[in-house]
Amino acid sequence: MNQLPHITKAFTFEGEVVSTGLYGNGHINETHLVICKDGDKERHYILQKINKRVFKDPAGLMGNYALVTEYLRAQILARGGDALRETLTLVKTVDGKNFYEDETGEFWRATLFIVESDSFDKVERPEQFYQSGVAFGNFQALLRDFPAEKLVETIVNFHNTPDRFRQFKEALAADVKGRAASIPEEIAFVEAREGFMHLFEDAHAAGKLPLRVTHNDTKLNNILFDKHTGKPICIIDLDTIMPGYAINDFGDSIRFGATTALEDETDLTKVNFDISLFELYVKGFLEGAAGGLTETEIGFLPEAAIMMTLECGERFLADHLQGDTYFRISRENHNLDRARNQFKLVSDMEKALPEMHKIVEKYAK
Ligand code: ADP
Ligand code: GN1
Ligand code: MG
Repeated sequence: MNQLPHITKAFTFEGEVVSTGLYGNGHINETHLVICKDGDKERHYILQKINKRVFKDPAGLMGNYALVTEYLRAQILARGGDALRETLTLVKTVDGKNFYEDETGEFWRATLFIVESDSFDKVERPEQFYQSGVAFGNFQALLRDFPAEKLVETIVNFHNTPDRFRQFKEALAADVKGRAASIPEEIAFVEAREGFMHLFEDAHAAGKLPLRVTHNDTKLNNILFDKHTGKPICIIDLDTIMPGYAINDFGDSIRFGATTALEDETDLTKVNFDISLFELYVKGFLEGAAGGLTETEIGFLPEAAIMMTLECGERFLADHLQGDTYFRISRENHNLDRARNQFKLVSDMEKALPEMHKIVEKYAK
């Protein structure tokens, strides 16, 4: 059944909409699968309501989205690829725009659904993680010459870890739900690492860490894999493409993928950093980036894994303190569970740091 007729009629979908339904496991946007019948052909689309609390400038965001997808399309075509599968394709509205603003002020966009594809919340085969490293490394390489000044910053200070700490302290001071008293250990865990959080900002200020055009949300379920070959086809979730540090794209993938459990597993005995997956991703990412990283960037890869995992855990914890207004939850204390899970990984990585450096050195040669 088409539960969103007032929205779907605004887009140039081909055929008649026969059903719409919620889709995927993203924490931010509201994602729907739209199925249309066009004669005997079935056409699938993704329709998303952009989360306005998270993205304050949806029109600016959609400007980025259109620029980046057009840029990627040209690059993919130039190398003889299939642009309809290897990047997202926006479906225009009936009045020729890239997004639709409904009568309540909500923003919607639609893209072609990439058929015969899967996304994963957990690594299913080690080879898959290696391939995702190649794909994200290559994605950065593809965007190396993209004119960064054309992009709006869709979330200001998105991976500015010291600023995330400041926001965490604000949430803690406000303690609007009265939850702080019950989580002293988690709060102490974050506070003990405040010094470390400055590492990249300091290196950048000293001219040692360049800003590049980065994806900024490189978790495994933001890649679509071909159902038949198992190979990555398309990088999705382009909402946070903006200037950032290349190493954070690496780190965020490790955070989500180089673990033995899902991001919200509550049994922490099952949550372990998997250094063999780390190694596979290092190999893939460096191959995909094809020599595009500086020595300093490569040297920071292990710290980036810790930084992104710590920052994400801290963001989950801040959201728990704030009353779960940012990340979508589906149970009580969901964000607290996610934070504990991330902190367990941080502890594991801190212990494994010398070994992680050795691995990076091996592949950097
Ligand atoms: P969020 O920002 O909420 O994470 P995403 O853009 O990542 O939203 O979409 C959520 C999920 O929907 C993805 O993990 C993926 O499984 C699926 N998805 C999104 N876009 C497409 C597409 N064009 N084709 C197929 N699946 C898609
Ligand atoms: C969010 O949008 P999604 O679900 O792919 C978040 C990321 C977090 C991630 C944690 C815009 O990603 O920063 O790392 O959840 N995206 C935004 O799973 O905040
Ligand atoms: Mg996503």
